[in-house]
Amino acid sequence: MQDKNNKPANQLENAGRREFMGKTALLGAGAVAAPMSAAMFASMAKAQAAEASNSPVVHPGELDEYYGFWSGGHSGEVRIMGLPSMRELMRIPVFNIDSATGWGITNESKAVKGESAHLMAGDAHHPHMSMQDGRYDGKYLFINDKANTRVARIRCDVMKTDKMITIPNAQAIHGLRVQKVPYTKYVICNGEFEVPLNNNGKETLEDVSTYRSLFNVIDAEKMEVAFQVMVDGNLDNTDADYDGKYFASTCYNSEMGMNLSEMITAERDHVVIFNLARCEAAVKAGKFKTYNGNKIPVLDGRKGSDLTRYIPVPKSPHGLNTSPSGKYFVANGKLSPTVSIISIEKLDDLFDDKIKPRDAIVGEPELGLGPLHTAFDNKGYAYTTLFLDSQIAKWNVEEAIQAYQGKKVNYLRQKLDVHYQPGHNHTSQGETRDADGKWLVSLCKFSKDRFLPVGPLRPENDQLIDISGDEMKLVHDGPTFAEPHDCIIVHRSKLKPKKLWTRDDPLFADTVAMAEKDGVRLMMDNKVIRDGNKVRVYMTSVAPNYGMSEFKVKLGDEVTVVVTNLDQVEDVTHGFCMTNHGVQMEIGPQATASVTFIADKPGVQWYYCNWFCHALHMEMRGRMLVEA
Ligand code: CUK
Ligand code: CUA
Repeated sequence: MQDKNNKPANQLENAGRREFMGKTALLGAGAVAAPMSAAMFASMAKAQAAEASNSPVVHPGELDEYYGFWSGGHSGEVRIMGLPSMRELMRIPVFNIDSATGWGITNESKAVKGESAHLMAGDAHHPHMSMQDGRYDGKYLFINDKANTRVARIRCDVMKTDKMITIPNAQAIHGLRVQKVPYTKYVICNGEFEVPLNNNGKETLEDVSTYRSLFNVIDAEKMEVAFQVMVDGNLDNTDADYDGKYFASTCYNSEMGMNLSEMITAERDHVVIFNLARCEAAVKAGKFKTYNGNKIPVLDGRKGSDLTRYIPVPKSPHGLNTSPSGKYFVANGKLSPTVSIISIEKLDDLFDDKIKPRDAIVGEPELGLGPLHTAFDNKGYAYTTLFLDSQIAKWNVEEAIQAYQGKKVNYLRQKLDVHYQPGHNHTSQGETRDADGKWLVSLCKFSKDRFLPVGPLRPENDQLIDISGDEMKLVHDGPTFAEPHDCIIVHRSKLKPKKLWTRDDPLFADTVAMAEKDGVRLMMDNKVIRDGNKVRVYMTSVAPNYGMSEFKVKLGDEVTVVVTNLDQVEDVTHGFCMTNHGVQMEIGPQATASVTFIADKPGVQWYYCNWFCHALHMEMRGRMLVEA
């Protein structure tokens, strides 16, 4: 809570509080006729002051004002944070395998992972929530897996991954956002790496002119690719407008270089603008091709197409962010010290060929070295991470536009040191119409000297910055494990997570159907069903007991254990671990979960509950008797 360049957080808070109390006292003296008791006055002033000072202090037992959803980078997961406390509240395993919850081990999670259930790794970058009319609707969170070209969906009522797809034709899904308006019909994401369209190894491998990157438009409800758009150059980050008309993506490799020096030769790369209505019409009219033996419509959005426009911007741009005013796309220059402001209002004219691509640029402020991502508040300010300078630049958007028109204005307000090398940053609700200008998080890639040394591998540093005043103030250093790329900050009023599972949850519907077929009533029965060398063991759990304290199988049987947690008590999660078999899982209150393994060890094999549930949790165990 303390920084070299800033006062400790509690001092900041106290300073704000004193100031506020001083003003309130003056106001009170003039405006309030009836005398107020000193105690009444003090407690009122204190409550107001805590709010007004945007205090980062969340006392024990108090709840945070915001949920943060953090990507876990190459950990493959999503993390739920509380803000402003920066406490990690939960992890949601997505593309990774998770020992605690059994994600990737249970039958239910393998069914969600589908064709990629065998993959152990992932690289999760961009978590973004579904929206209604440009505001979070609290329903889904979507996230990409750059490593394995996947997109997953998390259900925010239970905070579990419920869908996962591998995107055909493309390679390495990177930038991902959602359609904001009128609602999230589509999730949009970029195939970053260029590959031959029919990437089957039979056609040319070396002829780079046949390589393409694809822009992917996914039906958010069905979680199927609706269509893809091939482009010139590659694709990096993306965002949507607030009109439901346009998507924009950065391209850092317009050169189609295959090595570093080739990729960074051009002074300008570009932003591709996608026209949604025209793309949908082209799909309807059948103006597409298909590749790799699948049915996904692939539209041709290369230069000259009426589906896209290419706006040249300097140089190898990275982040692409829409201002919450809905007026601008901002492309972050990376190798250029500038960001490029694209006027969304001008895009109609651009698509009607009334203006040239560069005419859509209304500002190109110089901010510092290595601009990667930009976030926004509700007062017209933008906050851009400067990777190379290890700073965040606060700048005024309209003034940057005036400067571009030749007026002498200083659009730069402040540069704040962050520690160190920031990638993404994010403001509270800043990618929605509800941007509130209270908090900014800077996801710093390096922490160097900020924490106790923990060996050659260091944590990253997620820093919390108070942006409610004129000046940005650093209030918290938060070490995190590899590697949050991006995050969103959602007001708690937007989310209503369930406290217990409901029995009709689709996440375990297949298991319920299997039990029905076996004539097992999951909420009552404890039963072993033998089906050749397949054995299904159905048991209940109520703290501190499994419904079955022993069952018998034969060596080599394929055993499926199905546990239904009858506890209706909040927070009483049970586990199931079969000792020496590498399987364990979580069974939440009122949930059913199952796991399948081979009984490949003879003799007595104990199973036990590994989620601490009761004073007699240690006694919550039973025996699998394996006959040789
Ligand atoms: S990317 Cu990692 S810092 Cu994947 Cu959004 Cu920019
Ligand atoms: Cu059930 Cu521990």
